[in-house]
Amino acid sequence: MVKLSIDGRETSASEGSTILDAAAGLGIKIPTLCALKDLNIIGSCRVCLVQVEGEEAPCAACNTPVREGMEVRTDTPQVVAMRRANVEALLDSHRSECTSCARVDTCALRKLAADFAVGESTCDMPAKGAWNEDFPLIRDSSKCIKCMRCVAFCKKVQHCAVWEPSGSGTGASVAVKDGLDISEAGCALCGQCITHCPTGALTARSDIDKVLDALLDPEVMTVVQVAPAVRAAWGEGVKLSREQATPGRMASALRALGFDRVFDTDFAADLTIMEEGSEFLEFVKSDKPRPMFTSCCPGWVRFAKLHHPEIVPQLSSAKSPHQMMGALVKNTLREAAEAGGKKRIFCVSVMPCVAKKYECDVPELSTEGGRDVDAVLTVREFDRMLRMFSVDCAALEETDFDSPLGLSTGAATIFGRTGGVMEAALRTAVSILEGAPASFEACDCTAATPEHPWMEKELSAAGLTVRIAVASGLGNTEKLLNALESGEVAYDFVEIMACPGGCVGGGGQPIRFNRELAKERTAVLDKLDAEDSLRMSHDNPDIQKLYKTCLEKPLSHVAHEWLHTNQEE
Ligand code: HC1
Ligand code: SF4
Repeated sequence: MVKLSIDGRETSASEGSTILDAAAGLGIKIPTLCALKDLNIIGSCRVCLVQVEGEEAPCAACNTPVREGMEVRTDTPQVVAMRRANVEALLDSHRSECTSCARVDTCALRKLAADFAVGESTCDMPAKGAWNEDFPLIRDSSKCIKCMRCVAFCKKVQHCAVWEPSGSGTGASVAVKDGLDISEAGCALCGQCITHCPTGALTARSDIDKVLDALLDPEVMTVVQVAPAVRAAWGEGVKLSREQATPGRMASALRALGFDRVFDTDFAADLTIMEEGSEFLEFVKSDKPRPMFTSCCPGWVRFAKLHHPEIVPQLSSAKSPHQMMGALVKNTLREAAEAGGKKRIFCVSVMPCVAKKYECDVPELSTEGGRDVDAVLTVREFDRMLRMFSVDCAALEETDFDSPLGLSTGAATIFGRTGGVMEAALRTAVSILEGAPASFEACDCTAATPEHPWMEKELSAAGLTVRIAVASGLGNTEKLLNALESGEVAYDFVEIMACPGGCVGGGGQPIRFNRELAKERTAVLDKLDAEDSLRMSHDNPDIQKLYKTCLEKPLSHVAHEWLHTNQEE
């Protein structure tokens, strides 16, 4: 351990740790902007300046290692004045259009400018750069403060390396690699660079206008569905506590926006288990190459298609739950819509995800004759609409989702966190194979350790042994794929989620700068699952009814037509 003093207080910190770490240990807050622990400690923003006794120039606390006997001051007027000058310089290089910026409430630069009482810039604002505005990921270079967080996160955590530093000195910036258009650059659309950007330089394309147009059109029946992980996070953007932000209040909030029908993607997650589980039981008896991969995460599917096309034939043919729900809505509600005088159905998905905006546009993922889903809103857009409509969320009574596409089980709820799809599939597969309810503990898939990039387990039922693995985050996924390719490991069924922690940590979730919320949100989903009276997808009575009245059985002809796709197209 290294002994040092900060602001006159003695402390000790581990060898190799930084002044920022040591100060945090004492509860001393130093402002930061570019620092991202273990990923981006380049000290470029100079907002965390501190003065070390005996040294002429101040240094960045985030990338200066502690030294024995060091005396550090974080609180002198000189230090604060230098930080303030640096915030001012950052603001000068930033196009401050706060009133129309999607990040107005969560911009870390705006907060620093307010804290340091930095007024409006007197410099000319940088001009907006050209961008492909149809792509779901939008970059506004004039708001980029060159912190390099996007470069680091995309490369080191998500293994996509879409961004690269460009230029030098005052012309330093960030650009899409090799001067490519973003649509050609291997971006999986996980949205993680958006949630780790301190300003509005990176955002998701807004589809609010499309949804408002549909809500205003008297000839349109508007249907909305909401993903499993949304219930764990939607309250964050409308200032509800975790206790207040219940699924029932969320259903009422969606009704308050004027949607004609409010359904739950969880219902379709139960349906996915029936379809994908049946596909897997056929797969294990076949001699097809191992493993079969889940296909419900579009960030992962896009990553596989762009970076590992050789494994695409091993993706499950099941569409993702929200696309399944869209197909059900479009195919089963037509008569009800016409009876109500509506000419069209417009299906909206509220998702914690940016890649879903791309997924719903892929023609081969839609049922013949039309789109399954017409628009995807991120949770941030959903919360924005609630504020736009002045919905007093805390005062809303709780209501149920509409029937019959609204009832779901705890197995569907945990789809929203890493390991949840696998766990839900195992609960049903083991129960069906053994003819008795599976043990929840035996199916638990949450045992990933920080030392191992993925979790694995072997499970036996009715004489069948299955080796499974679960990974989240595309860097971890890359490691797992490499181990599979080299023969170091072998599995039968693998769940992948593109975002660290799964959809709870999705790129479309509310942003709290420098706070990773995936764990907290996971606890919300696990609690909802534990408290649910139905915890296995095949026990969902409305799913059973759907098969009796409409789909016949899993993998039937009609199920194939509506709920499956050819991933290789
Ligand atoms: Fe997900 Fe899924 S769980 S992909 O993570 O399979 O986005 O929540 O909606 O479709 O159900 C996201 C979440 C979501 C789908 C489901
Ligand atoms: Fe990289 Fe994901 Fe951002 Fe695409 S969305 S640039 S893959 S971090």
